[in-house]
Amino acid sequence: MFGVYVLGTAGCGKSLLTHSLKNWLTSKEWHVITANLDPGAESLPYDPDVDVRLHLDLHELMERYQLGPNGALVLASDMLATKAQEIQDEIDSCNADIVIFDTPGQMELFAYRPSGQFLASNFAADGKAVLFLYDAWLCKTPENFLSLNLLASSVRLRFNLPFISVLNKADIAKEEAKQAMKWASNPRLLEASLGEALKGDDYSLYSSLLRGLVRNGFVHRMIPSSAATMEGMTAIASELFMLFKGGEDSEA
Ligand SMILES: Nc1nc2c(ncn2[C@@H]2O[C@H](COP(=O)(O)OP(=O)(O)OP(=O)(O)O)[C@@H](O)[C@H]2O)c(=O)[nH]1
Ligand SMILES: [Mg+2]
Repeated sequence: MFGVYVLGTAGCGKSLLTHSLKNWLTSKEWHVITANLDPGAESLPYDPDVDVRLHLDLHELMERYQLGPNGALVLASDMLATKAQEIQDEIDSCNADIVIFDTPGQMELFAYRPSGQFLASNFAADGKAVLFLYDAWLCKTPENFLSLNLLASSVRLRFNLPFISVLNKADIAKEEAKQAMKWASNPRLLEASLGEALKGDDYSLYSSLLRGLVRNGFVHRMIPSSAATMEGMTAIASELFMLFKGGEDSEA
């Protein structure tokens, strides 16, 4: 069994992509299940096979510990680690080929609190990968694009798993997606765009951050996708299978 963790900023399309990727893989005869790791998810575009909301009830935590919604969400996220074995058992009992983990809207709850990493590193699977979603809407300026790249790089460092960058919402942010694809494949162009947009100290900081990322292989190509139209699902799946077959780290 293989595990795929879908991460990205709030609203970037994690849940819809979880749904679309599952449908695509299922149509190719793979046995795929979905696991919702967002205790605060109000509604999901798919019916999760494993659902953390059944283990952690936000309203009950709010009442029991006299917390507001954010405090309860943080507590629930931290308690996720205590449910790791139950989640593993539920997933194992499905006998699936692939499990896709949809992660919380507030990315920091999973990426930057210890329980997310604990869950990902302790989950027993034949292979694991992170799908990091860039929201194409947020790639309007070179500074925004670089900021997202920094975020992706920090997630990649924290999880230390094979990592695939996906540029989602390419269907509704066509121009932004086209530009971001160019920046991702040509860091010199990105530096030139930063030079046009910024001056003085701002430019120095952004360009030295960019150079550091490039030098260490943290600016890399992305797969354009649309969780709404299914664009890019073939490319994402083939990248995942390459990783899982080869067992090697990807710079995709
Ligand atoms: N057109 C288009 N809409 C998308 C795409 N991906 C997601 N959406 C829409 O964007 C909104 C947010 O999508 P979600 O899948 O809920 O995003 P999310 O990252 O799971 O959101 P949170 O869990 O709240 O952070 C929904 O209205 C989706 O229908 C896409 O590729 N194209
Ligand atoms: Mg979601």
